[in-house]
Amino acid sequence: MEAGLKLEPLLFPQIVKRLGKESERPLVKKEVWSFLLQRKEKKMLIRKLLALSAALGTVLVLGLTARAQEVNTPSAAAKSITRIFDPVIMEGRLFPELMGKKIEKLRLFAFLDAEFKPIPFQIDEKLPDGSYVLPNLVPGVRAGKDVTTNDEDQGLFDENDDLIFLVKDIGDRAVRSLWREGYDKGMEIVITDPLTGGKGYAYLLHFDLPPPPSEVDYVKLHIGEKRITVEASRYTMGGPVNATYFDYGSRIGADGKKGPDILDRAEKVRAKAKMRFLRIGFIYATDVVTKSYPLAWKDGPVRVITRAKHATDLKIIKFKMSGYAESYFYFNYLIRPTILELPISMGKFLSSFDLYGAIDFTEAIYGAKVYDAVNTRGTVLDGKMSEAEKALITDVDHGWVLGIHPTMGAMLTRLFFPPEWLKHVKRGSYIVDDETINEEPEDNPGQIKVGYYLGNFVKCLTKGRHVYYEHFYFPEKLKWGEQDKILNIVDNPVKTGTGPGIE
Ligand SMILES: [Ca+2]
Ligand SMILES: [Ca+2]
Ligand SMILES: [Ca+2]
Ligand SMILES: [Ca+2]
Repeated sequence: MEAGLKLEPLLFPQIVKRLGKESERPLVKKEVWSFLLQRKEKKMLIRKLLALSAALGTVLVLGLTARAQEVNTPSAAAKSITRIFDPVIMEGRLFPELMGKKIEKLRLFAFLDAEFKPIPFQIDEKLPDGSYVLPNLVPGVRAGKDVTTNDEDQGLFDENDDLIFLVKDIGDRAVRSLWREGYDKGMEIVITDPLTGGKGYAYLLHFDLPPPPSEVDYVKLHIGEKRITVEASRYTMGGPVNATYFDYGSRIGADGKKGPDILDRAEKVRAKAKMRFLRIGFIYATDVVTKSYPLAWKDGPVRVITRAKHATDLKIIKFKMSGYAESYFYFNYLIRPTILELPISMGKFLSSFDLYGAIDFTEAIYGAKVYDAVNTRGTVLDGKMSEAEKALITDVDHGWVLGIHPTMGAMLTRLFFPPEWLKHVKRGSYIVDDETINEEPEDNPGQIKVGYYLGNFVKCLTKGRHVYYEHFYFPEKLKWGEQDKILNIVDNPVKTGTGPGIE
C-alpha cells in the first residue's frame, strides 16, 4: 500500500528504524556544517558549493544553502504552522549538542505570547534494535526477551532515543538571548508543514539545575487486576486486562465532560473458516479466542505506551499463534500496531478464511453519519439497515472510515495493512446496523458494526511475521470534507529539523 513507508514516523519501533535513514540527513548537514565551516568562511564556501551544485545536483549542497539562509535570518518569526493534531517524534541523533546528557536534566520550551514556557514532552528511550524501553512491569512479569526496563546507558539521551511532543504546543521563533536563563546547551527545533510551508519552533535545553517541567499531563494509564483504562484529554478507552479489544470508550469534550459509552466491542474480528481436507467449517472469533497478556508500560505526559503479548490457541486444529501488540495513547488519538507470528502458513490446512473486522458500537452512537473513502454520501447509524447501507460499495480497497456524530464530535479510524496482504485482499466497506440480530458475545444487544470486509484472508496468513496498524482519532469538530486534517498526519507528515538557533 502506498502509505506503508510514510507510516514510519508514528509507528512500531522495528519499522520506525528504517526512518533513521531519513532522520540522518539533517545530522549529516549539521556535522558537515560544523566540521567544515568556520563562520566567516560560510558565504564564500557556499558560493563555491552553489557553483558546484549545478554540476553535482546533490541534496547535500541544497541542504547547506537552505540552512545558511535560515542562520542569516535577522529576526524571529511567528508560528505559522496551523496543524494541531500531529505528534512529533524526533530521534536523539538530530540533537548532537545534547548527546549523552541526562534525560532528567532536559526541558522542552516554546516561545508563546512573548514568553519562554515549558511545554509537555517526553523522551522515550529505545534499544539499538528499535524497541522501546518500558520502565514499568506488570506484576509477575520479568524483564527479559519480551521487555527491557532500562536503556544501555541508564537514562542518557542517545542517538536512538525518541523525543515526543505535539505540534499544537510549539510556538514562535526565539533568538538565543530569549532562551531560558541557566541552560548550558540547547538546540532549536523547526517543524514544517510540507504542504503549506508553515513553521513552528521549540527549544530543547539542558540545565545543571533544571527548572520545573510543564505540569500538563495529557494521558493517564490505570492498570487494575481486571481492567486497563486510559484517560486521555479527549477520550477514555478501556477493556478487560486479558482481552485484545476495548469494551468501553467515551468522548471527553474540551469542557472536560465525559460522554456516554459508545463501544460495545472494538473490534469484533471474525472469520468463517473451512478446513482444507475435512469438510468442516468453523467460526474463528479472534476477539474471543485470542488472549492478551500485558507485559509493561510507560506513562508520560504526552503519551502512554503499553505492550502486551498475544496468544491464540485454536484447540480445534491444534494450532497456536502468537504475537505482540503495542499501543500508543495520545491527546486525542491512539495508534495500535499488532504483530502476528505464524508458525505455519494457514493455507496448509484451511481452504478459506472469510474475514471481517469491525467496531460494534452501543446505541449511544445513534445519529452518527458514517463515511469512507469510497462511500462518500454517508449513512446513518440507527439500528436499522437502510437501503443505502445494504447498497454499500464493498469491493473497493480503502483504508479509513469517518463517523460524525451531531453532538459528540467525530471519530476517524485507519487500517494499515502490509503491502503483501493487499496483493490478496481489499479493505472493503462493511456496515451491519441491525439492533434485532445478536452476534455473541454481546454486552449491548444488537449489532451496530462499522469496519472492513476483507474477504478470503487465507493467502495473507503465511508463515512468519506480519505487522498491521490501527489508528483511532477523536477530533472534536470535523466536518465531512475536512478529513485531510487527520489523514495528513500520516500521509504528509510534518518535517523536523534542528539547528543552533539564531542570535
Ligand atoms: Ca537508547
Ligand atoms: Ca538512552
Ligand atoms: Ca442505519
Ligand atoms: Ca452489540
